[in-house]
Amino acid sequence: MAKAAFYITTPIYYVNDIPHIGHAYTTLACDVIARFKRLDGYDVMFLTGTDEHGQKVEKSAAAKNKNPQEFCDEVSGRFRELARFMNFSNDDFIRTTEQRHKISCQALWRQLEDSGNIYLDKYSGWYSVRDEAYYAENELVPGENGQKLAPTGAAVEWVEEESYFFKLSAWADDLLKWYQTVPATVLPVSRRNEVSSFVKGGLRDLSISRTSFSWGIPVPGNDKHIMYVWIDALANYLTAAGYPDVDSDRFRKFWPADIHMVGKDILRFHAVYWPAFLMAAGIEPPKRVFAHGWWTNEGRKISKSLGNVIDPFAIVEEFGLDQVRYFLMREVPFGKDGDFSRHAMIARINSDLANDLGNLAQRSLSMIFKNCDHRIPECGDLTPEDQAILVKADTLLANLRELMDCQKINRTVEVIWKLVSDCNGYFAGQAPWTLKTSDPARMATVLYVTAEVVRQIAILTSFIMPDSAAKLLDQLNVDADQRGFDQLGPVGRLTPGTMIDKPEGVFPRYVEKDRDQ
Ligand code: ME8
Repeated sequence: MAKAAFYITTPIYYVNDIPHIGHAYTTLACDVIARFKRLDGYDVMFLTGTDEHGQKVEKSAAAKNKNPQEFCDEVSGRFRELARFMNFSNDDFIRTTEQRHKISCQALWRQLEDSGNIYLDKYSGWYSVRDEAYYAENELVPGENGQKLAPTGAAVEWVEEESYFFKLSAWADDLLKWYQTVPATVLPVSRRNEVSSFVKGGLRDLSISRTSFSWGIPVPGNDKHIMYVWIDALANYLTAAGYPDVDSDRFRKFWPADIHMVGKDILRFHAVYWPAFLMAAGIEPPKRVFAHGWWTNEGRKISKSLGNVIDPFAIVEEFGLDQVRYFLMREVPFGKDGDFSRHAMIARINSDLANDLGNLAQRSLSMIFKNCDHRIPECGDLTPEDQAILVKADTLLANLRELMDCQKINRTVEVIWKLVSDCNGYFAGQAPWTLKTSDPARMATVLYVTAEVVRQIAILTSFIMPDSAAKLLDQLNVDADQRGFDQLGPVGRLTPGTMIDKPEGVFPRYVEKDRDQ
């Protein structure tokens, strides 16, 4: 039977800046979801990439005395490096300066034009290059010296030029209907309410071309105009799915996208403009847009001017890759804002990873290695306690699926850690070390049951911490093709007599070094 398809995307990141923890966070969340789905038997397409056009990038390149393409190649390379470094399993990396994307964008434009959704007029109003967004007078806030600022705090400039417009105002009813679709098209619910009241407040047509700079995709048939960078950027999701070849297997299989994952800053572009563009072009809108929260650093907003930008490369070097992956996914309810603190990171590493999971695996597997001739022991008759812990492991997946289907990633991790904690309780309660001479057969059974639950925990944590989980499964000698969710429960039970490798600690404790030395 053909596998069900699943298509997930990250925002494509601007190349005006090098990657920071916020970018790593969004892509990590998508990686975790993509891996979960693959383990669960789906044919997944996971897309990330870079957004390389527009005035902001053009200005950043000029500030560095580089031509825009050369500048884009360099910074885009850093984002690809980050993906490798953080073990992201993206299947494609799109750059908006690629030819496939130019073709796709221009095709989308034509489709919007042919369907009567684009007209030529004159734009006069406020524009923020930093946000690459237009603002109405009543949205602006006062800055220092009476200067007007965008609601995001970005500088705005007055723009007056000929421009193409998209008839956004015609799509309000369809958007409001789309927000009511079940399963939810916009999550969290608070974000859906936000866009829905924005739409109810009245939509103005959107200026979608500029004539005052050149770094972008020309409007087909009028190359004095460059497409508004957000049309260009959003269309990347279609390009990677094979658009404009809508009859291709790829497009039919993967479109509409299952999840566009974004930060809350770019919700409006994804949950208002994008579905409107698509509906207007006669293309199905995505199944879901999820907007996650914002990270601060030790309680403060992360910004270049405050000099507190967190470099993902540096924290992974210091704390370890899977440790950082675990922390980011566990620490904050997904969708809410979160605070990055060293203290919280170290607490998670030492308590959840080193103590709870690390010790459980190390103690049980070392006992097997020493006392059971390096082999998975025989499992005797099961007591109610043995059965209870096995049933918990065997039946957890249904619960996790439900949580992951609404992107409750941190709840998912918590539920897995409840199993870790229950298994620790079981191991401590059965105290197999007291049975070595008094009842070696019972000791063997307790160790078998514990190792079997550790096997399932390793599979269940592999979408969060792929390397560490693989080490645990290697130690248990579980075949590489027996590490999917279809191996959870009784089907994948460890085979008594299987040799195991000498266990080595997978989650070291973090010891704070004297940072002055
Ligand atoms: O907006 N906390 O690109 P961008 C959490 N090119 N996430 C954060 C974050 C933080 N402090 N800072 C950034 C763009 N992010 C456009 C997108 S998509 C068609 C075009 C993450 O480089 C978050 O996902 O400014 C946010 O939405 C994204 O980076 C913005 O990246």
